[in-house]
Amino acid sequence: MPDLSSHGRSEIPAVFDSSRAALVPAAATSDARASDGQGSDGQGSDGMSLDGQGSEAFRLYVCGITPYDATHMGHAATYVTFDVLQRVMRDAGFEVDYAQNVTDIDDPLLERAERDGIDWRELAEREIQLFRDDMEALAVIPPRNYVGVVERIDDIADGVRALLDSGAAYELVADDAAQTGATDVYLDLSTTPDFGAESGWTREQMLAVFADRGGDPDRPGKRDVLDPLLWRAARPGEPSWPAAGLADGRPGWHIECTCIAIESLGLGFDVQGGGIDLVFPHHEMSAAQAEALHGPGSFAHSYVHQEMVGLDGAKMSMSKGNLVLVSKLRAVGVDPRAIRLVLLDHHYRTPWDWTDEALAAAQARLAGWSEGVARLSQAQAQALLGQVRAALVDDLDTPAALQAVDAAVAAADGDGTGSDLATDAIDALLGVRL
Ligand code: 5CA
Ligand code: ZN
Repeated sequence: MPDLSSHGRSEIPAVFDSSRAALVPAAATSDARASDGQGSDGQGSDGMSLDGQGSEAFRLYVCGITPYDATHMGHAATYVTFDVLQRVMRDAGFEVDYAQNVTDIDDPLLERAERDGIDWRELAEREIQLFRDDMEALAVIPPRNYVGVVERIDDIADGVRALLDSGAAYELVADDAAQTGATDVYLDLSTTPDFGAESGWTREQMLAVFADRGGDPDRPGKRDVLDPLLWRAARPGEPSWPAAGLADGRPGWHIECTCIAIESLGLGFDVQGGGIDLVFPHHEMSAAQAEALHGPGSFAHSYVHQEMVGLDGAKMSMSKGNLVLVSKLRAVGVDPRAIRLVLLDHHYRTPWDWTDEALAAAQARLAGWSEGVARLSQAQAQALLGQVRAALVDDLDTPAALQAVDAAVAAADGDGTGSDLATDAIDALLGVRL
């Protein structure tokens, strides 16, 4: 039984429960091509493993980018991990209902736009386009729902108002806009008894990172220092939206994912994903708010978190600026398939540092695969398909899947009759088209 969950109240994603489907490789099929993401329903119509056929869709929400800078290898690792998860689920015959947000209004975006003297909308639009181009180059199948916060302000405001009406939220006069009497809105965590269950963190652990991760523990008047901001009344010069019953303003960070996930996928979806830096406060708060709105069990059943990718020993991050950018490497002619192979060569639950040596090794690997796959026999390709599937259903063991391809091409001594099958399998499951 694969365990894709590094955190969360349920250790095994619901979709892997035997009651729903056993995600095990079926007997090798004659055609490994999974749905290509271009509107097919992914139901294994071309002879895939059919364990999930006829089941409910697998509902996946992954926290998207804050578009104020270009995609770095940490972002890329996160979205490639969930791309592999989507491919594995499609291979197993599930329809995948995949939603991802874009945090296209938030403090870091406004600060960067101010620093660079450009309109925040223009900055967001530019970086979203660059992200999409990077993802396309990396062969990431796009989510079915790709939703910007600014497209959902009304829904989010409805959620905030409902929390106020039920007594789960409270208002605080906005300090630096006091002249207007406008009020911010905070969640009252004391009304959410399950708070802490998603991360399993102690209060001390939470307090240690809250301020660094977008929280405002020092805001005077909060009932609990950890209470998260739900709605921020406009300060002078800040963008804002009118919302009945609330001050003109904009949503806080966590409530956007609460509302966008539920609106896109419905209540009680299968997996929420993102980098491991989102375990607390982001995923914890998103869930607390969902439970305050809709009751227990209304948010993600499981969580999957990508470990952090670093550079020279420090987490790669836009705020630190220690970045290796997908677009920069593409611009100097690096094959995006080699970038993808570097990412896949690391298990999602292991932290790692990007190195130029790893990229060089991936380029050599890609060349070896491209040459060797043409010599595979049908039987060798069938065996390889089974090995890649077995590796991926074992907690998305992408490094083992790559090693299976290495071994197959090293041993390839056939008549080439398995070349097409192997090429399709590597494309469908690993997203690398040879
Ligand atoms: N917009 C929010 C999520 S709602 C956000 O965290 N945006 S982000 O641009 O900062 O990060 C986008 C995704 O990349 C998140 O899932 C985040 O956890 C992940 N991520 C960021 N840095 C790294 C890193 N160094 N390694 C792995 N994943 C990372
Ligand atoms: Zn999010």
